Amino acid sequence: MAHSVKKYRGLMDWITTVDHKKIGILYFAAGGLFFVIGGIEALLIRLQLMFPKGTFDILDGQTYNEVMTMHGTTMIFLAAMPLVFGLMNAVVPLQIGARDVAFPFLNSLGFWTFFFGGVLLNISWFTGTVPDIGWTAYAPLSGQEFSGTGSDYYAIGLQIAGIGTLVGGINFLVTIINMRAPGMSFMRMPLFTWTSFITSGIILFAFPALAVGLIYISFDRLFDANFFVTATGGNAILWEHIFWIFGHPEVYILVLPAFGAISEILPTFARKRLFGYSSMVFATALIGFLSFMVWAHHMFTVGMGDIANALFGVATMLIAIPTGIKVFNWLFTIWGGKIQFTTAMLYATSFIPTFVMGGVTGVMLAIPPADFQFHDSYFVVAHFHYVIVGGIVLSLLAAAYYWWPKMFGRMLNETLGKWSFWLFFIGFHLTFFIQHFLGLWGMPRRVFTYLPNQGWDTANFVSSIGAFFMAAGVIVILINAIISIKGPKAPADPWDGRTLEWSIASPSPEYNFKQLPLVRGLDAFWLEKMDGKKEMTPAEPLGPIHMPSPSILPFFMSLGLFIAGFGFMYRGYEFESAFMNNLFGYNIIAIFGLAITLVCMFLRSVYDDHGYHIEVEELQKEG
Ligand code: HEM
Ligand SMILES: [Cu+2]
Repeated sequence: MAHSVKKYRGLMDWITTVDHKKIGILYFAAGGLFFVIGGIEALLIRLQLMFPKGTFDILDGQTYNEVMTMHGTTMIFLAAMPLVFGLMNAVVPLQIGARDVAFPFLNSLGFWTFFFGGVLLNISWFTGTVPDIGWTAYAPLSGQEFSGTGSDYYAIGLQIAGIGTLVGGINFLVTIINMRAPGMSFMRMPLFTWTSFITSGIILFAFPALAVGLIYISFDRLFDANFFVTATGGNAILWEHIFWIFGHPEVYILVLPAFGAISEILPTFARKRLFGYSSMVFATALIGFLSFMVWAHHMFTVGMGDIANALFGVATMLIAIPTGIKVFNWLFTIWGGKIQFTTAMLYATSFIPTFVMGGVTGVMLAIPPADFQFHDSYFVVAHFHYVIVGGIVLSLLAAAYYWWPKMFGRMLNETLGKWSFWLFFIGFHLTFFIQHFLGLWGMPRRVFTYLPNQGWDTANFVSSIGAFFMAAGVIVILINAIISIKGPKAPADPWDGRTLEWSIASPSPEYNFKQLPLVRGLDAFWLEKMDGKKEMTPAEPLGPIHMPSPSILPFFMSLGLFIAGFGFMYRGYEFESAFMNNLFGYNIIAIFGLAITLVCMFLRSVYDDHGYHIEVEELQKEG
């Protein structure tokens, strides 16, 4: 029965891994890198807007449009999303008592397509044709008539990265449905797993819309189609509908796992179980459903008419109800608790008021006549940074400090942690609170400069100072992560946690659970501990464990798409050399790339891969 498998080391191990824990770390590393890139772009924006026109102009209009577009696109698609997926990979299989995800190969493919899509998008900085159309890529601006190859980098880069998200979502849906340990019924699953489940469901319905929309843009640009070209019967507003049918659920794809992390951290450090578990689960499902009902609140000013505006306005306000249920349940969870303010708990508790501030301005924006004033002003920029940075990023940082010991087997430094928190938190409110007023005072978004003495000078200066505080906070986080490599080793259960991931070693062994655990209720590990046990009761005898084998194919499949994407976007480009014109003009590069991908898919389908077994003797040797 024993099948031996080639064990890779070093870089090859990371390139071929299908282990969800390692893929989680890869997502953290790549998402972290893109967060830093998006952060540098944000600092450039704030430096440019720190002083009015003529004082300290570092970016011209074109470059500003590029930096602003790449900031928004990178932060949403290449930073926030992968960080969320990193957490889901690191935590969900452990929380449900599984040895692996349902589709390890697909999981690896999900990472590499995201990564190569992100690299392709950012290569545009070196080829000098950077997307400059805003992260929303509205037509006809994103069409051939008004923008250059940068828009192809946007459309094709996100298309490839989007494949990663879609297969990742499918993988987690099936994992959570099929891989739960004995006794882990749905209503015994931890909230982080529930929110990851709903998020994966939203991905299944939202990302195909984006994929179709991006195909339309690419066809309009590369094959002279007319989907969004009004002059020839297309419809530019159609893109806005398609983009936001994806775009609004997208923000819930990001925030729901963040909510889930908060629902794990608060009970642990308040030493009280989560208040209102069932209502939390139903609120999550309701938010998931409603998130598809509100997209046109981004389009109140395009002229849809009062009835449509009113309907979308009311639907948007409805989301405040299940979100409110969550907020009160979090407050009742910590109410009367024995609170331990670790760094994770500081970030988690600061999330609640900050996110509520973002939510409240969201309800203001949902009123169509009021939005006619707010639309495309800095009030909107402030609102979505309060929900995205104040909501998602603060929770992701809380989650990183909470699950870091389990992921890396090392403890982060709490003093540095608390420094990072105060610098980031104060910086955040300094940057974005004042922007609400800039918007009310009439400052539009997406302007690269402004004239002096319009009442915006001091506010912009303060906002930029805030951004540097945030940067300092991020630098302290990075230092903390680096020094933790040699930091104190982490015990299995550093926080006296409640869920299954704390019942196994830190970092968890390749096979996660030597014997699958028997789950007897919600907060499965806490229940065992309350019975005086140190470990989970096993649900099966010790036996050989089957593991999937590593593979290089996902890496090459994604590399093939990267090459093909590059080939397609330059097919109409006028190069100086005839050789280059032939190479790209006859789609040779594009076909070469697709051939690599197709050959890998063929190999994957014909090569019979049985994986391998870890034998009982080996497990017993580990003690
Ligand atoms: C970390 C500190 C950050 C700062 C200082 C910052 C600053 C800004 C500013 C000033 C703008 C407005 C640019 C304009 O309208 O001209 C902007 C736009 C934007 N930001 Fe951020 N941001 C930060 C983090 C983030 C994060 C974490 C995300 C998402 C995960 C994000 C997503 C966006 C998006 C989507 C836009 C709209 C871009 C567009 O108009 O096309 N930002 N940011
Ligand atoms: Cu929305």
